[in-house]
This record gives sequence, C-alpha cells and structure tokens, in this order.
Amino acid sequence: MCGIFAYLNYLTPKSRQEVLDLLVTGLKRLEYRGYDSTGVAIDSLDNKDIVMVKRTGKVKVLEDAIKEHFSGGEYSEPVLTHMGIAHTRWATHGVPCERNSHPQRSDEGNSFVVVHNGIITNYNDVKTFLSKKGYEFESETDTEVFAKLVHHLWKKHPNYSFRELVEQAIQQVEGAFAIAVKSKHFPGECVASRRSSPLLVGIKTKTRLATDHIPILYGKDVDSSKASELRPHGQTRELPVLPRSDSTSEFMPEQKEVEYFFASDASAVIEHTNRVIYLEDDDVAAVRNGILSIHRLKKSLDDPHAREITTLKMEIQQIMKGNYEYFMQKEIFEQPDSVVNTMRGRVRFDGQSIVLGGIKDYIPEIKRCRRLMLIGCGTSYHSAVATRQLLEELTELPVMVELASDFLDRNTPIFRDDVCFFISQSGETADTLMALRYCKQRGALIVGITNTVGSSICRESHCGVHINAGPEIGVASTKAYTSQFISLVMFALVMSEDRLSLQQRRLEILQGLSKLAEQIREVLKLDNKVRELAKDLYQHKSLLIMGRGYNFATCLEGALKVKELTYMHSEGIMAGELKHGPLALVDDSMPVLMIVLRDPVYVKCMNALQQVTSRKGCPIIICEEGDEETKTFSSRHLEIPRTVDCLQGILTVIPMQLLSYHIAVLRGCDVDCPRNLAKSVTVE
Ligand code: UD2
Ligand code: GLU
Ligand code: MG
Repeated sequence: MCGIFAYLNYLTPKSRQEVLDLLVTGLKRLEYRGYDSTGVAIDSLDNKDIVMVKRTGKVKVLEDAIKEHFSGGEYSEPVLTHMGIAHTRWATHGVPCERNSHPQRSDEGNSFVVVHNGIITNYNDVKTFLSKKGYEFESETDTEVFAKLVHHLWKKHPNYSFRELVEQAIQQVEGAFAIAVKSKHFPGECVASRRSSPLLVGIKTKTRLATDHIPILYGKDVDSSKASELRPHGQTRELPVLPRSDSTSEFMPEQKEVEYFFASDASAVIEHTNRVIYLEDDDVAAVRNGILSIHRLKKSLDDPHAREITTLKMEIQQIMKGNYEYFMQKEIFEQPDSVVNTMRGRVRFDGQSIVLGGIKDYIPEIKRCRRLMLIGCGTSYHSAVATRQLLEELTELPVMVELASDFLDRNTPIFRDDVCFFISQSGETADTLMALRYCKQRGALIVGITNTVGSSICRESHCGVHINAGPEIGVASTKAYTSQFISLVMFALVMSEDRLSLQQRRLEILQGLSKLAEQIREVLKLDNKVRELAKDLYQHKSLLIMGRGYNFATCLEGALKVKELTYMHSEGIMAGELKHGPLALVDDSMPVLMIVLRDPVYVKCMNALQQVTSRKGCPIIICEEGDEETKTFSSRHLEIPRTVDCLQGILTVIPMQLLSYHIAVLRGCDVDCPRNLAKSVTVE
C-alpha cells in the first residue's frame, strides 16, 4: 500500500541531483501503491548530515520541490558512494501531511531515518517505552517509533553494527513492515528488512555477477522468548540484549563498482537491472563497503542456505504507457494479448488438452476434496463469482465463494479435505493473505491465483497458477480480472478432463477460448460508441447495472469500476431480485444498463427488461450481435459477438471497463490513481 525505494551507489560516481532523479523516478513507478504524500532523504553537502524533503500530495509535487531545493551547482558534483531513500505513502496512522510523511527520523539530528510500508501494531507500547526514555514524538505515525527505537539501541550498544541495530529493533516490533533505514553514523550503508510487506533488492554491476546466490547468515542459539520484551502493555523495562546473527565472511563476492536498489516491487528497478533478490519475511539485508549480506536470526530445518538472484523477464515497455493516456486505458486495450498470455503454453487447441504446470501434481488430491472455496477481495472476488457456475458444472463439487474479510469475520469452518483458492492480482492483499494463513493452519490445500511471481500468496500457497497478465499499474483492475477469469475456467477444464459425459461441453469451451482474443478486439471497437454513451451518463448521480446468470459478475464488477473511477454511485443488481426491491429505484430519470444475452436465462432477462421499460426506464442494453428482437426495447445498445455462455462475462465486462473509464475522464477524475485507493491493499 505504499512504495519504498532506496538507492545505493558504491564506487559509482553520481551527483546528488542524479541520485534524486533516480529516487523520484523510482517513486513514480511505485506511485500506484499509494500517493497521499512523499519524501526523500540524501546526504548533506558536507556529508555530515541528512537532508530530507517531504511533501503532501503526489510525486510530481515532490519533484518540483526537489528542483527548487537542490538547484545549486554543488549538487551536480559527483559523489563516489552514496545512499538515498524515498517513499510514497498511503496513510494508515495520521493524516497525510509533511510531518507524517516518510522518511521518519530518530531525532532532530537525523541520526537514523526510516521509510516504512505496513503497520507496526505494537507501536503504542514501543512509544510508551521510548517516551519514558525521554524521546519526544513529532508525528502520528507508527513508523516514527522504529526510527527512535533504532536510535535508542544505538546509544545503548555503541559498538553494534548498523545491521545489528536494525536486527535488534525488528525483534521488538509486531505487525507488518518493509523498511529501509539510512543513518548519518553509517554513511554509504543501507539496512532493509521485511515482514508481510513486499521488498526486493536489485543489483547492478558492470561485469556479470560471479554468483546466482547470496548466502544467508543465520544466528546462533537464539532465545526468542526474550524478543517479546515490549509486548506486555505499558512495559517499560530496559530492553534485553538479544542474540546477534552470525557475521562470518561468507558474503557476496566483492564487487568494485556496484549499485543497489531496494524497492517494493520490480517495476521500480527493471529500468536499471533485471537481477533481483526477493527478500523473505524477517530477512535483514545490509550493504556495507559495497557488499550485500542477508541475515536471519533463526534457522529451521528446511530453511535454505542462500537467497537466489532471479532474472526478471519483465520488459521496460511493459510498464510504460506508450501511446495511451492512462495505464488503465492501455491495460484495457492489452486484453487481446493478455488473455492469450494467460493461456500460453497451457491450452493446446489442436489436441484439446490443458496443462496447468503449477497445479498438475495436485490434481488427484484436488479431485478427492470435499468442496472448493474461492476467496478474494474486490475484483478478484468477482472473478470467483463469474466462474462459480462453471466450476460447479465441471467439477460437480460444492463451490463456495467468499469475500476474504467476511470469511475471516465468521471464523468459517475449514477442513483438511477442503481446497481453498486465493485470488489476488498483487499476491499481497492483506485480507486474502490472512484468510490463506487461516486455512493453511487448518490443513486445507492452498492454491494461489496471482499475477505476481514471488508474491506472498504465491510463496505461501502449496501450488497455484500465475495468471501471466503482465504488470498492472492502473489502480482499477482490468486485464487481471479477465486473466483470473480464464485461469479459473482452465482449472475447471482440467478437472473435467476424464469425464466422458462432459467432453462435448469442454470442446465448446475450448473453441470459445480459441476465439476469445479476436472477439475482444471486436468489443474494443465499441470504444467510440461507449464514449458517446458516457456523455449521456457522466452528469448523473447513479447507474444501475442489471443482469443474471453468467453475467451477474459483470454487473458487480462494472458497478465497482464505476464507483472506484468516477465516484458515482453504482450498483450491480441481480435481475432476479428486481421485484424484491430494486425496481422501486427505476423511473424515467434513473440510468440503467442491462445485460441480455441469448443464453439459458435469456427469457428471464427479457422479463426484467420489460419490467424496467414498463416503469418508463430507458436502459442501455448489452446484447448479442444481430439480436434484432432484444434491440427493439431500447435505442441505445452495445452489441457483442456471440460466444459460449460461460465465457460471455469476459466480453461483457469490457464495455463496462470502457464506460467507467470514459465517465471518469469526462468527470475529470484521475483514472490511474482514484482518490482514497491504492493498488495493492496490504492492510486489513
Ligand atoms: C512455469 C514457469 C514459466 C514457464 C513454464 C514452462 C515460472 C513462474 N513459471 O509456468 O515461466 O517456464 O513453467 O512450462 O517460473 N505457484 C504457487 N502459488 C501461486 C502461483 C504459482 O505456489 O499463487 C507455484 C506453482 O505451483 C508452480 C510455480 O509457482 O510451482 C509456477 O507457477 P506457474 O503458474 O507459473 O507455472 P507454469 O508451469 O505455468
Ligand atoms: N503505517 C505507516 C504510515 O501510516 C506506513 C503507511 C504506508 O505503508 O504507506 O505512515
Ligand atoms: Mg507456492
């Protein structure tokens, strides 16, 4: 939910202005994660202090402030080694303002400054403890306690290394964090760590690295019971001296010139390097004298000896807007390609077979299960609603579809023979991740459906499917939805492979999948027509979207898009429920959109349409190409190509994505960064 970016150049001369440019560009790539305030910290000109610039608002505001602040010629002098940190915030503790922006500092002298993503849940206890030691707090953030805690530890243990200080501090905090710390007492060094929030390290060297692995240094004889010293409420006893992790010399081979990037996700580093290490929970990564080392306090039996350096396959163009005005628009128009990428290497249209490499070994186990649970939030939840009927049909299993937050609120009973799917674009969604851990603890088989390789859900699931839609930057999800949809359809097809009675149905669906990309291209041609409809709608207060059966999910997802992008009220209404309440909303002034396709619920949808028109409603109809009869009910319609019933939802959601996009543009809303929202919601 926020973006962290840190940059360290070792023996690679860069001026402060260049460093600031790098930090600001990094933040721009991460801006989708949060954008209520921003900040950077670099070394002062005499290298004795740290200078921070913070601003309320988006990265652009910070960029302008930096230009003003660091315009002097001295700032263009190259520095051999330097370390800077930057942050774009999505406030959880304290309003967005400069004082609460990150970096947060330990003291007026800026001894230690911290950028943080997540929530430190025991910050009040730590604050009470530190207040009694004389620390005065200047912000309302939970983050500030971390900077001050490190400072306190530094005063207590003046001979500890920077890494050891941070290592001690993370043992005292609870909750979720990714942090990067800078200190004027340890120039040219960076220490970073994570728990639950994502963090990776990018490495850029002139010559190829001599290794693909960074060894992990484990602590010895750790008595972790001591680590919880701060937890009892109001505890103010002196902190215990905690174990320190091993620091033998098994580091990454020395590099003469090297640059390190610490970032919340890969899109911020890909333009500099494709060599990255995904940190795991409780890893402490430290750079000192240009050498990166990774430390962990505890080693359990199956812990690895090293962290792998992975090569990112992402291309820089993938995260650029190209000719499009907004990322969201680009992502909507990418769907003919992204759906093919989801199926690539998995669906063989000639031999009519499907292989999902990520779950094939688990299929026998899945077939023996008692029920399938599909769990997600927002758009990901809608992809479950959209495919539930097909899953029930092809697996002949009970299928439960759950919102992660509600699922947890209910303490839903889960059994060892349940198979639980966790659907999340980022793979970091906090509620979904917590539901995953809840089910895992109860012994269920955990399957992830994610777009992000290396994400928490991917790592904590037993198996899963990467939807391979490519990076999604626009906060409102579009191509990830259609790819999640297809991934679940492919799963249903795999489950029914050996059912003789279902072969005809499977064939029909496979044929539908093979035509999908072409049909999406057709639907995208409606763009101009949709823009005209948006002109009719954008000044209204509300939009009702009605449908049923396979298209009910499109109504929910369409209404969500309208809400998040345009701030207009919108509701997805199950057409079967009309007479039970929603019909009261309908009159000649209420905008209504109805999905009426030639599928098993066509007659029922026509009924609903008649009910609406007889209340003087004048709906926009999404119908099948050439369906003259349905078209007579309204002068405004969008025709989409015919496909198999269970795939219609992929084609009907696209006009809804376009419609919400155009309404948002007409209303002057920021399409890629809707107010109050962030791309990956890593808090409850
Ligand atoms: C893998 C490769 C792909 C290509 C292909 C060739 C990766 C990420 N994918 O794709 O690049 O080489 O093989 O056949 O290297 N997983 C989870 N949870 C999730 C998602 C995935 O545990 O939420 C696991 C999954 O069980 C598997 C691995 O991650 O072990 C890769 O999953 P995938 O869907 O990318 O697998 P596949 O075979 O389509
Ligand atoms: N909890 C911290 C704050 O409110 C960090 C929020 C974030 O991840 O942006 O400042
Ligand atoms: Mg996994």
